[in-house]
Amino acid sequence: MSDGLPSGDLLAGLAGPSTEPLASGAVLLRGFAADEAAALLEAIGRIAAQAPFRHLVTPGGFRMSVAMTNCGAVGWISDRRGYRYGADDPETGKPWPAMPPLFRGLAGRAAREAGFPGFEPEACLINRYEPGARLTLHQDRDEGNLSHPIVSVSLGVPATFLFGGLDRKDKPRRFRVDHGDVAVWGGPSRLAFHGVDALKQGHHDLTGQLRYNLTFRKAL
Ligand code: MD6
Ligand code: FE
Repeated sequence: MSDGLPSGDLLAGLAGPSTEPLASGAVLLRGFAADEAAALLEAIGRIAAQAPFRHLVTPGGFRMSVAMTNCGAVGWISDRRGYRYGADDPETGKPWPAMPPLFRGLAGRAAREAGFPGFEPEACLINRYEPGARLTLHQDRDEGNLSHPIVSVSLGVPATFLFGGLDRKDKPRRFRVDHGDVAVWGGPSRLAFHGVDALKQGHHDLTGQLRYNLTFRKAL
């Protein structure tokens, strides 16, 4: 630290976690995963050794700029046939790696903190962003049960999260999401359009120029 000022991470650590409303049913839990973040990243490394990150193709034939893998009983996949959840990794033909208890516990605690007790996700989609990677506005609607929330954990380089309304044309609001932040949304926001701006060049000591995101879903 050349300027002698505490880093953003340290300030967040001093302030402790805080809750920021995004919309009805959606909150950002600032720093909620900060203490576990290094262990989460180590677990991501073990998962990716079994189920490597890959760039999926959309049903329309576009290669996604975000690289993805999964853990849990089922994983989210996209190909020319559509979007869906499946028990096996199509790349390896093997089941997705099990969801680590650390992941399950964090997701349940974050959901409870946001007002959604009893969240027991079967699926964790793991997204990896390199500089320039982005996620266009979309809804998460491939899950069998929309009465449960989604829990989303940001790790590494900060990104701009876009949060719109229930109509694709609603202008999205922009939120910075930092290492250790957890977004939870459900209820009236469950089908809100959302996305991630192209990742800017940056550096995080634990991830280099990359951002990772975990999204936990009750898929079945
Ligand atoms: C990301 N997140 O932050 C992408 N979806 O990398 C999502 O698409 C997302 O963060 C549903 C709920 C929370 C999310
Ligand atoms: Fe999403």
